[in-house]
Amino acid sequence: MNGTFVAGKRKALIELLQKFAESLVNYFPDVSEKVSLLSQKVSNEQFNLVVLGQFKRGKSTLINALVGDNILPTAVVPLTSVITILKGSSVEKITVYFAHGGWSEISRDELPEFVTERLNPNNVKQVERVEIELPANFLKNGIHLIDTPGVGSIYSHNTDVSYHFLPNSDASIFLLTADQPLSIAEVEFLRSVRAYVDKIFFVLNKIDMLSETEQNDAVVFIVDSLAKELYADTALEMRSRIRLFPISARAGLNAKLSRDEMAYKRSGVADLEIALLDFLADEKGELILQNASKRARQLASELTLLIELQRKSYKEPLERLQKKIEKFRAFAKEVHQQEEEILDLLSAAQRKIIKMLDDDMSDFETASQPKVLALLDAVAVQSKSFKPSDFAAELNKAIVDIVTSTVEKWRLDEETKIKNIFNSQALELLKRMSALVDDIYQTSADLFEVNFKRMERGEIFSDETQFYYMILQDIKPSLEEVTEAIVKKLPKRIAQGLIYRKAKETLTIELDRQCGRIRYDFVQRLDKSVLHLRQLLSESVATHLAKIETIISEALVLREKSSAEVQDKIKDLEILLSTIEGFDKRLAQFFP
Ligand SMILES: Nc1nc2c(ncn2[C@@H]2O[C@H](COP(=O)(O)OP(=O)(O)OP(=O)(O)O)[C@@H](O)[C@H]2O)c(=O)[nH]1
Ligand SMILES: [Mg+2]
Repeated sequence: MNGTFVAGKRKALIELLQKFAESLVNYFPDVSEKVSLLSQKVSNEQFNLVVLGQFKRGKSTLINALVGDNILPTAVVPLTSVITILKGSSVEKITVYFAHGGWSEISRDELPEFVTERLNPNNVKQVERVEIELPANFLKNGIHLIDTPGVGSIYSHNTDVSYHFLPNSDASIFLLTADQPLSIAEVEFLRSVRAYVDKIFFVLNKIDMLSETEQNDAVVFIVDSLAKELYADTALEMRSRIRLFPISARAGLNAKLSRDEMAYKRSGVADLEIALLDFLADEKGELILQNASKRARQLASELTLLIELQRKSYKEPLERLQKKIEKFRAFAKEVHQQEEEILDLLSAAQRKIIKMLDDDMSDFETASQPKVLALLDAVAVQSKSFKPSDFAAELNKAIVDIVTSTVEKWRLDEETKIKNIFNSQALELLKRMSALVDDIYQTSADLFEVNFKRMERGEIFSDETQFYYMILQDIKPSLEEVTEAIVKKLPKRIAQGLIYRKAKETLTIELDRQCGRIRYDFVQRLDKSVLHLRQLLSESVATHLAKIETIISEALVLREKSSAEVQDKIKDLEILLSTIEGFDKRLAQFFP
């Protein structure tokens, strides 16, 4: 499938949906609003394309090249320190979101003050993320291009931020550079990336630093190593399947800025850009359009039923109509009961996930105890010759490292587990609730003896079932208060013994504390996700039942008032019915 074709289709669908919404606005403002949201959804649907790699591989430069704008700060020292999300829009706007929940709009010149290690060291400004809205071609069609801090530098908090963001990636660009062969740290990071992201575009940057032969050697070496390291079992087969894009991001950026198309091609960034756009068009484009048109057709069929119901309510002998309404109300009660059952299932799922988390966490803590103590012991042995204050500092540092690395891997795994369970449960419940809504329409159609065209529902949009994302704060253990007192009064060996014992204690406490934090974080996110889903679930049934009630009682009121108006109304409804039918036919042409 090619990108331009999908883009054209997308534009046509957006327009059609907007017209459909306009035609309904006077009679059914709520449905009109839904159709209009659908059209917005198609134009906004996001796809997170995350740019990853070790520090200084040229991530920010590549993003600048793709959007053709030197907007992100780049430097020769480790720089990017917060997640920066670039989105398409017609006007430029930059917003900083803080960890405590506030936000503020800033200008382009102020950007470095928030996103760089130099001006915002250790993220003292507590920035959660920065969002840049930019009128750039590459960002059209809902692509979010995301810059991440480089991993593996001495600023370990930067590494954490990038690791934490992995679960939000739909696809990623992974940067390696020609001047440095694949490192162990890179392979390790890639393994984590692969656990989250199905599609990785491998890029070899800075090829301008090598001769052509050197470039070729580098490509062969890296593809070979990637195949071996990442796909041990199928390395041979993978070697021919891995595509590595050799580029010069810097040359690409310069070419884009000076609108030199040939130079842009030569930089290799053009080929990468085409591959990215094709992939995005294939993966997401069609599916989004298909879902939106299915949903719009479903709204059309629900609306048609409502109109038919109203028409019937104008014409049906009153006594028969009253009987039908009574039956409908009895049915509505049953529906509410079924709705309650579905909501109970949600609470049960929530309890089950928390129980699983607690069990997993306690298993993890028990299993890690001896391992972390052994690691600390090794550091203590190595640092035996240090004077007590250095010995304490060394152990202190080791505690942070040990706890962070031990906990982080487990946290990522557990997060995937929880996310998968939550998302699949959410999907299941949403499907059941949709089926219940379909039942409401079908049963009403049967009761009142009107036609109803039951439509296939579109897939549920991913953001309806998303497990929430939040940033976890760093850990800061401390041995310091004890050391001061001990160091001053005791001989070295005894002091070291005491420090070591205290360190073991601190290590256990920190492990437990960090687990507690993670539990708190997971539980909070789960609560938020459940709350959101509960709202989504309970809204649907109630609103649909209410709509049917309203439409019938409106007709009844008018019947008592004036028969001339009833005749006019029936004519209006018939016109509206044919309008809706017309839109439905055009929507059907999108995905016959
Ligand atoms: N020679 C050469 N240098 C490049 C190229 N791309 C980027 N650089 C330079 O590499 C350095 C790092 O680039 P950045 O874009 O800041 O790298 P980064 O990966 O975003 O770095 P962090 O944010 O610290 O992770 C800068 O000095 C860039 O000018 C390239 O294609 N060729
Ligand atoms: Mg950067």
